[in-house]
Order: sequence, then structure tokens, then C-alpha cells
Amino acid sequence: ASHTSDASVTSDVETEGMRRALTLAGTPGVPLGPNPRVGCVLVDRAGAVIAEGYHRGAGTPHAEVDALAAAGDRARGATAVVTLEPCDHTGRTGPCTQALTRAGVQRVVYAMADPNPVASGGRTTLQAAGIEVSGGLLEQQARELNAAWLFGLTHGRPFVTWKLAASLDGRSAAADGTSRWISGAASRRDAHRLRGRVDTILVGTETAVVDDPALTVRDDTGRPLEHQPLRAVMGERELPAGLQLLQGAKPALHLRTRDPGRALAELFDAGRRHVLLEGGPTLAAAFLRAGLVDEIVAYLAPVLLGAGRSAVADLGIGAIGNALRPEVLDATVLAADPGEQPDVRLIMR
Ligand code: AOF
Ligand code: ZN
Repeated sequence: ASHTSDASVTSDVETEGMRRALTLAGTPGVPLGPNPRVGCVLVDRAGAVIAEGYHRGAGTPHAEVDALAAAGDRARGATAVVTLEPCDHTGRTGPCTQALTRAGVQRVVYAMADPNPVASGGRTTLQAAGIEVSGGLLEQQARELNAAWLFGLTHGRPFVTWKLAASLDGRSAAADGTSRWISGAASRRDAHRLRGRVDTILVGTETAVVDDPALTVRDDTGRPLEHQPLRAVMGERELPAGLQLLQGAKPALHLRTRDPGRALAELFDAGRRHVLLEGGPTLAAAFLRAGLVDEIVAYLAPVLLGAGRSAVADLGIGAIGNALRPEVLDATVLAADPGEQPDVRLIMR
């Protein structure tokens, strides 16, 4: 767009900056812990990007401080574009309002107000320090990015996404237990991107023992992510020490309960805000029966198995009138890789 006034030129730059800040905030695998996803871009008066920053998880510097550290003296007179209203409290780190003021930042643009009562108040404090403040830029995107964190503030438990990959007839494995592969490579890459957006991957003891999955997250090129979500196994059954889930620097957490509510409470206390249910049918059924599935991501493949393991165990639904009918938010045909057929992805709430 061509603009004549300085104000509108600045506003284009700020919108671009906010897009970038949202991307930074959404870096796959972060944050690990109870904090929101936050990104920050510092731009100078000519509209050039001075520095970028993002938050990497509880106890690490906030996005604003991360960006200010990268900018050094060049932050003087700059505009800070942040996805969340800067905090005004001393928690695990100091208040960002102070850091921004001390660095000589002149203007702050944020996407969403801070809903966390202990940290809010940044807008007023910055204004009192003579800094120009503007809120609400790309607010909806910022809220979407932090949907699980926002959910946790109001519900006091993690947001739960159930992921399933199934054949046309709802099977997640053939009669002999083999399941590689029902869904195509495109679905599997998409599922890894989904794993990169949660902080916990949860399976039942049955799946842990029978499938022996690693549940690590890889990017589109197949490389493991630097920030891996927590892996957790739920159920009373003992786990053999040789399982893949129990290897590595951070072995899986074993929740010795069969009660979904109790497992979620334990995970919430451990700072978890978004749990991905990855299997198997008993675990999925337990969460569905308890009303503790908030979102379903289903990959449906053009494959027929007839017999085999059902994607979900008995839900106690006897009649069609009692069927669960989640609302479809999105239905996408995932473009197939060469030599493969397309799958359909349904996102439901
Ligand atoms: C973050 N990262 O980049 C910003 C946050 O856990 P604390 O003490 O570090 O404080 C977390 C609160 O700080 C968080 O709930 C939010 O209200 C505010 N801003 N938090 O983790 C950030 N800017
Ligand atoms: Zn802060």
C-alpha cells in the first residue's frame, strides 16, 4: 500500500511486525510450562526491525526482555510490538514495563490485554511513564495462539485435544495389530505440527506397552524439535523399563491413575496447559465419557479394514439419539504425496 502520512506508514510496519511477533511466539514446542506464548519485535522510527525476541518457557526471560537484550542501546526511541500487553509484576522475572521504560522505548503496540490478574496493569504504567501505548492489533490471532493458556486461566485444567488417525471404518489398527500406515505421509507431518503446538502428549499404558511409541516431535524435514513436549503415560499397569518412552534425557511421566480428571489435575499442577491424547481406544473413551475432550483432530484415510482395533472403545451409547456430534470447525483434504491417496482432516469441538 502507498501512504502519504507517517502515521499510516508506521501502522503498516507495526502490522508486519505483529505478524512476525506472532510467528516468533508460535515457535513449535514452546513454551514448556504454564506461561503464555509471547513474541516481540522492536522497530525503529524508519520502520526497520532492530531486534526480535520470544518467550521460551516459565522462568526464562519474557519476550520483551529477550528482544531488548538483542537490541542493546539501539532500543532507545524504538517501538516495541508485542503479542501480549507487557507485564507489570515481579514474578519469576522482573516487570517488562520497567525494562521497556529503562531502555528508552517510545511506543508500545500490543495485540491482547493481559488477562492474568497478577501481571496486568502494564498499559497504565507505561502511559504514566510517558510511553505511547496502543492495544488490539491482530488481537484475534494472539488469542487463538494462546487459546490453551486462556482456557487454563478460566477452567483450571489443561485444554485437551484428542488426535486420531483412522480408516474409513474407524479402525486404528488391523486385526493383527499392525498400523503402519493407515494415514498418509502428509497426515503424519501434519500430526507432528500438531504435537509441536501442545506441551504434553498423553497415551495409555496399553498403547505404551503394545505400540512402544517414541512420541518425539519432528519437523517437516524429519529432524527432532529442539523443544519437545512432555510425554506422559496414564494407567495403573507397570511399565517395562525397556520402553522407548522411558529412554532419553526426559523419560515419560507415569500417571498412576485411570481417572481422566485426576490425571489432568496432576498435569495442570505440573504446569501443563495443552494435552494431546494420542491413544489408544480405552484412553480416548475414558476422556470422552468424562466430557474432558475439548477438541478432536481426526485424520481419516481411504482405507478399509473391517476387523481391527477401533479408534475408540465403547462410549456407552446405545441409540443413535445419544450419539456424540461434535461441531466441525474445519474439514480439509490433505494433499497426498506422490504415489499416495489423500486423507481428510476434520477439526471438531
Ligand atoms: C511470559 N512471557 O513474554 C510475557 C509474559 O511466570 P512469570 O512470573 O514469568 O510471569 C508470567 C506472566 O507474565 C504471564 O502470565 C503473563 O501475564 C505475563 N507476561 N509472560 O511468560 C512473556 N510477556
Ligand atoms: Zn513481562
